[in-house]
Amino acid sequence: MSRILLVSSNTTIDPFPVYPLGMAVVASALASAGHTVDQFDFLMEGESEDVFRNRIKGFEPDFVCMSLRNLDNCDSLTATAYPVVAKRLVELVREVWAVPVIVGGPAFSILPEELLAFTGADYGIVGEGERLVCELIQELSQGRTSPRILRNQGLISGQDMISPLYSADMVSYYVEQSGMINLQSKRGCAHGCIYCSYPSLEGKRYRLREPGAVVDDMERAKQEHGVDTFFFTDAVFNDDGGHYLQVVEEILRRDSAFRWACYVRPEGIGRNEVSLMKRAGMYAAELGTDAACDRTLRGIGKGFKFADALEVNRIFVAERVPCAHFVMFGGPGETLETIEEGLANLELLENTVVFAFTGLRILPDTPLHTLAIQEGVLAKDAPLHEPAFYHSPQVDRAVMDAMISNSFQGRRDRFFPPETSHRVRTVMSRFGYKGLLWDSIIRFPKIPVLPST
Ligand code: B12
Ligand code: SF4
Repeated sequence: MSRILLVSSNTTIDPFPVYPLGMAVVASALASAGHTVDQFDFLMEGESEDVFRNRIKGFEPDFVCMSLRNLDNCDSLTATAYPVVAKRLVELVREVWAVPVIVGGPAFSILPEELLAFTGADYGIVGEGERLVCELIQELSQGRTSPRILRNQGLISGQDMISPLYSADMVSYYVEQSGMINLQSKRGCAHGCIYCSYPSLEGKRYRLREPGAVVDDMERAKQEHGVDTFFFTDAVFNDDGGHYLQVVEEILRRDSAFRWACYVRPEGIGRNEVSLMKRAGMYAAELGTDAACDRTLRGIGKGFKFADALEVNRIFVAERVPCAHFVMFGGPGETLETIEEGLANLELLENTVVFAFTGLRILPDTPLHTLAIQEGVLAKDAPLHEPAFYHSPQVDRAVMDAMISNSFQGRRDRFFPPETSHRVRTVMSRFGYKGLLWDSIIRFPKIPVLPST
């Protein structure tokens, strides 16, 4: 059996520091296979290179497994590239310890060849890592060779998804920094929004964890680490098949007092569902509204209409659960006319927060990538590890930015450009607020607004 040092290279603190769940799941798989594991979080260790060197020397690993979460911040106005941190960490391993470095994680899985070359790691695993990392380490430990990049042949079933191995120190750090840790109740997304990498990262079909196993994880985290606040990292929490309601009912059945937030697709969810979720502890939801009018929603393949988002917003307000909408301007089909229509639509969204972005991050193997090449927005062989964005050729970017800024001016519940939300967060953090933070901005009307249906 081997000694394995797992490393989280994610140092992003915007919108808040996020518990490295992928690393915790991979650590759990390796520990279950009998290996001795240690988890190192570069962010939590103050990004100290010395601490990292000493940890490697102290632990004497046979393998280093490094997680790469983010490529960039997806903001076309302040784009920052993150894999440079992982590259530096690989260099530091090389300086002090001669062992294979294996990389994985969402950022790596989106651009495996580029990031393996860029970071200088030895091996990389595309997609979910639990099974392949154990197989790779077994092969290498027995002196056998392996391809440098490994891909899953099939995805693991919901029942085989294991619980994360939360580290006590890291839970304390993330609860202190952001008031929550995270958990997954299923993988996959059955929708096909043209810019989105989630279906290729997690699969196009939902793979559902047993609701009891999900709530067991929450209870264990509470008992072992005293944490009661979670973010469900599922691409879409409210799946059409209603698995999410089983999870919610299981939480209610156990009468456990948890607080949790999740991503909601603003369609197919009614007041009864939101009410049930609230009773089970949902304290906020992030809505993947994504575009602001029907033409641009169609342009990115959302499959719902703005009226659906409006209705779901009314339901959340009626239930007095804070929700926030994230919308992108400048996507396929955007014109000055659709921007005007979209901004007018956003004004209809009351008692909520809206975060606007301009430009859509182009990720490989997405229909948006193909479209961008067809429309001449991106060169065919343009590298994608540096932030690349789709901007509708029918819109002048400066005009679009000015229109959004003017429309949001003077409102504390509308954020554009995205860095304004960062500034507000920084100030709020100084005053001791932590967590999603946008949820504390929302004020509900005294008399609840009833949804129209
Ligand atoms: C939930 C989520 C969020 C939530 C997180 C809330 C929370 N408290 O956890 C919020 C909304 C806060 C968020 C914010 C951001 N996010 Co986000 N987020 C996600 C999402 C949907 C799930 C991530 C997750 O936890 N998955 C569950 C874990 C178990 O899976 P995993 O990490 O992928 O790990 C598996 C594999 O990758 C692999 N693996 C992981 N590590 C390792 C290591 C090794 C060695 C190996 C072998 C394998 C391996 O095995 C694991 C188990 O199978 C993903 C999209 C997706 N579907 O993956 C985007 C995603 C990770 N986010 C992304 C981005 C960009 C961001 C932001 C920068 C956006 C922004 N500007 O605000 C911020 C950064 C936040 C931060 N501090 O890092 C991108 C990253 C890639 C990219 N394009 O750069 C993704 C992929 C979405 C996308 N656009 O494509 N995010
Ligand atoms: S944007 Fe949301 S709903 Fe659309 S494919 Fe991605 S995860 Fe699924």
